[in-house]
Amino acid sequence: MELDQDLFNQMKETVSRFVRERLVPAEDLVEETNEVPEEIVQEMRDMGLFGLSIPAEYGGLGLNMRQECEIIHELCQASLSFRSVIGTTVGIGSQGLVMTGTDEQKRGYLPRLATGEISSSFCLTEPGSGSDAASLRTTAIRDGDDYVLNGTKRYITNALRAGMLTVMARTNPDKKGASGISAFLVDPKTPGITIAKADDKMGQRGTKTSDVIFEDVRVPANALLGGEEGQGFYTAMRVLDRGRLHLSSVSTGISERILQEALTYASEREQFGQAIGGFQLVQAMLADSQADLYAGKSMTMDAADCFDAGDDISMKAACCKMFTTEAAGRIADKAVQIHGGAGYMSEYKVERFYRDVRLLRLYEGTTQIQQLVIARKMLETVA
Ligand code: COS
Repeated sequence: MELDQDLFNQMKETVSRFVRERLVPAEDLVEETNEVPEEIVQEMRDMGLFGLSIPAEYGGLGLNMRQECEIIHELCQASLSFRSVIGTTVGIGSQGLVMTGTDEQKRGYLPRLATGEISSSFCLTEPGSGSDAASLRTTAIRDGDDYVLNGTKRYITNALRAGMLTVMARTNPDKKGASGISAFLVDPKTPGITIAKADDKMGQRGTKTSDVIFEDVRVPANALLGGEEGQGFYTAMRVLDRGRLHLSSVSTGISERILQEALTYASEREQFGQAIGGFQLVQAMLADSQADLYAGKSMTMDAADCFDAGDDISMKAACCKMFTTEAAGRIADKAVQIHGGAGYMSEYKVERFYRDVRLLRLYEGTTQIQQLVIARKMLETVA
């Protein structure tokens, strides 16, 4: 599944122009208002951005993983809040459905997701269950032809915008671990669902996360993803493996932008009678950042190719997520340092980006979870 290379190249160029001409100029407005303007969301729909990863037979563009990573890298050279509008629909919100949904489920949701008519969210995290995802407590108990959902999901990106929720819940409360968990496709308008107000966050203004509360929510049995109980955790893990590649390209995209800001500043700002970029200690910071960026892009593209070849990419995706998000933190920190006192001021973009990229090391698995996944996979080879 991939888009013809010529069409893809055109798409990439269009996204790059959209970033320069529409998104970067709108960054300050998003920061001020904490909203992505509706006309920009509509332009994203018109460009097909919501359907990047949805198969062409369901109305999407059907990009392969490398192509998706390349587009996301381009898009993320503007404030991350723009990517977040499409992020859950392209990534974790829809991919469980793409990977394991029945044909009826796919036909029911994917065409509307592909056009951006509706968005999707991935409901895994709970107040008591973050890194330890298998301990989740939301229940979905079979009652006649329905399931009844109860529980609370936390920090759910785009829940306020969603028309479809992929919800992980325990269908068998007697089974404590992964195998008692199932996934459901749920319309957020179903009676009993409350989407709480948006959370206040450190950065990424314009992105929306909120609690989703389920109180005796009755969904039909055909809302069970793939029609099979007990598969929800495994599906969530596969979705997260893939999502970690997507997030790696988010990290390399914003890193490239931040480094460009630092480079421009270093070439313009003069001290001691010359541009500070002429000083070797500043050059060292630029060079370290460039090497981090190059390494991150290379490993992400390599892992994306492995995904497209059908390989198990759990370990590589965790390596990419860990490296690129940590690198984004280093690059943003050095960019602030290169800006000196100006780097601490909100009028310069690096102050904002520094806060924005902090999230990358936390969501879709903290750095410590990536380390755990990598080391476990390594140890499997010698067991
Ligand atoms: N793909 C498919 N199956 C997987 C898998 C993967 N990548 N990773 C684990 N599994 C399977 C295991 O094979 C195991 O199967 P069995 O039940 O048949 O034994 C099962 O899932 C449980 O795996 P494991 O024992 O490794 O689970 P743990 O509870 O020890 O933890 C981690 C697994 C920590 C890796 C998982 O909970 C995790 O990724 N946590 C972070 C969650 C996260 O990213 N949250 C962000 C929220 S979404 S923004």
